[in-house]
Amino acid sequence: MFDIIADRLRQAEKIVFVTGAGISQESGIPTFRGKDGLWRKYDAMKLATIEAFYENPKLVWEWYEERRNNIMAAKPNAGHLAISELEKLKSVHVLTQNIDGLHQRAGSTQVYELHGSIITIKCTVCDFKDIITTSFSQLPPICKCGNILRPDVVWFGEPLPQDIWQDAMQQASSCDVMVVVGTSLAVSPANLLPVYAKQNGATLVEVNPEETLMSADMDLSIRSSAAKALPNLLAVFQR
Ligand code: BJW
Ligand code: ZN
Repeated sequence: MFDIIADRLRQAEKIVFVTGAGISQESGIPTFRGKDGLWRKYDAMKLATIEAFYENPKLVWEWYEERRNNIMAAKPNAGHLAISELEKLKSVHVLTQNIDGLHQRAGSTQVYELHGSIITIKCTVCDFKDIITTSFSQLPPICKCGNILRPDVVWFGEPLPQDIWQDAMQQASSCDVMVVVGTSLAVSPANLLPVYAKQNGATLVEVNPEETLMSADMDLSIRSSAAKALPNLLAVFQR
């Protein structure tokens, strides 16, 4: 299996990775829907919508502060690092649903953050936006304009950042191989990216210990964790 995929990667002019929470699981960041997923403990609709935020901004911010602290202390794992190593050898773009910034910290330079970033905050009213890596002394944090600040992430019912989404669709539609890592593909529109790749004739590869909603559409699957599978794949690719 690794040999066949490595061959496809060698032949590819353009490789796209689509990543989700599973790739950061081995960095100690919980997934959403999997075993020990965040939403087994919390009600997503109470936390990941603008309505929930306005109803109880302190509660939602407390959840994000806990996650921000965990993410800030986390390190990229062997899966993130293998992708950034491959970028030194091939054209590699990363379309990620993750908000943790671990691909960039691993050294990937072509990263498209479809669902925003947890270290960026923005005002709910004015144009203020900033990168904040420290803790907030007061929750919810307040903008200079007097209104509440929020994490710069995409909640349910909100559109993805349009420029990033346009670029992501373009990358997906023009790649030769798409490697889908650690995502349940349960959330739209990100789960359309493999569809666009397939329409262009790309080889679809899935790296996930579990089957997903689109496993049947994949050309090749590695049923293993990202931090195990991706360095192995890189090693076979480099042989
Ligand atoms: C491993 C592993 C290891 C484990 N190695 N693998 C009905 C009502 C309301 C809305 C909708 C509806 N039907 C459809 C919608 C649209 C909605 C949607 O898709 N909902 C579905 C849940 C049904 N989508 C939206 O609302 C999106 N916006 C939109 O559609 O806008 C339209 C619009 C247009 C114009 C104007 C206005 C609107 C926005 C979606 C935003 C998603 N946001 C979140 C939260 C981000 C912030 C935060 O983190 O707090 O993004 S939700 C959450 O899910 C997060 C993730 O990025 C996203 C995807 O999850 P992911 O990454 O796939 O994680 P999991 O946990 O699901 O899967 C992990 C996988 O890893 C598993 O398969 C494991 O097996 C695997 N794994 N360990 C490798 N070591
Ligand atoms: Zn403001």
